[in-house]
Amino acid sequence: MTDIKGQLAKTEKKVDHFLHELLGTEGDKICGERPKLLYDAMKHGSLNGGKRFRPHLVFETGKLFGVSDELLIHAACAVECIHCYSLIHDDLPAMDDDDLRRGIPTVHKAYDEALAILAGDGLLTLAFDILSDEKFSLKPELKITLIKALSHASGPMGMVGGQVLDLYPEPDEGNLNRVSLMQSMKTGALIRFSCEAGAICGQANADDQKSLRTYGELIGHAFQLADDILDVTATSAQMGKETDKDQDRGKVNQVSILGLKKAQALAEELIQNAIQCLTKLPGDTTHLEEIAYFVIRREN
Ligand code: GRG
Repeated sequence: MTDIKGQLAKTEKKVDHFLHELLGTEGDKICGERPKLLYDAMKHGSLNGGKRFRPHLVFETGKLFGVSDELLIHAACAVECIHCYSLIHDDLPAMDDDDLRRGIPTVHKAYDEALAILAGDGLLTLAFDILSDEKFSLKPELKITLIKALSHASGPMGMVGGQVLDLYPEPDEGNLNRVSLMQSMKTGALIRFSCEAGAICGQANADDQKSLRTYGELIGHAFQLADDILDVTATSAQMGKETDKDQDRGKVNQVSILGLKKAQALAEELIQNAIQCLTKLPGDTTHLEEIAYFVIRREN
């Protein structure tokens, strides 16, 4: 059995190195304190000990098709920038209103709200700068495929759309299908993209791309379910953020609809289905199987 936490720590090193180079040197090039302030806020919201789960998926799926880490780092960091922007904006008073993220003050607490909005905007646009950069030596048509897939996953039909469904629930908000759709857009879409990205970079055939897409969808759903389960079973110290928030606000999620036991059973079923998707893929898929288990066994 692989040490997933150790593997994630290696991914964190690669991602942090790339982002440090980008945010450090770009920030340093700019004269004056104000733009530097923006870069500092962007660093606060991105170089702060996240699990780097999405970049890890990019590396592991790309590896199946023999793609090097040097090539995959661009897609890996682009998706992490989008993820970090979403967390910064989600923590704002107008959204989830959180003071803590990854165990440290949220960006609007450490700086202010305007800078947190702008730091999120900065990371969002940086993601597409990274993918379109000439130093990213992927074929131009594959870069466009990646850009299209990431914009779809993060935009109105993906994460942003899911956030709107979450913030403005309809009267049938207790409907499990609707909650699942909201979560597959809000949380699942970026996880699915992370699995697709390795296949796109590796020029995988259509069947393999589809298998990884479905694997990504299933583990994305399980990831959110695990998050809802941890929200009621884990401590704030363990999660590095406030817990029990959905319950406190009377918000409906899969655990409140299904109950803890059924939610845990559904998470297990999703993971078994995800593992089934790996059977026909090339290369050694053991690690992707272990990642699937990690999704529902993680402690934060
Ligand atoms: C503001 C446009 C916009 C979208 C926000 C993703 C999201 C949508 C909000 C985050 C709220 C949240 C806690 C969702 C649950 C699942 C999730 C995305 C958890 C955080 O991901 P991890 O566990 O976090 O990978 P780290 O910090 O390890 O990167």
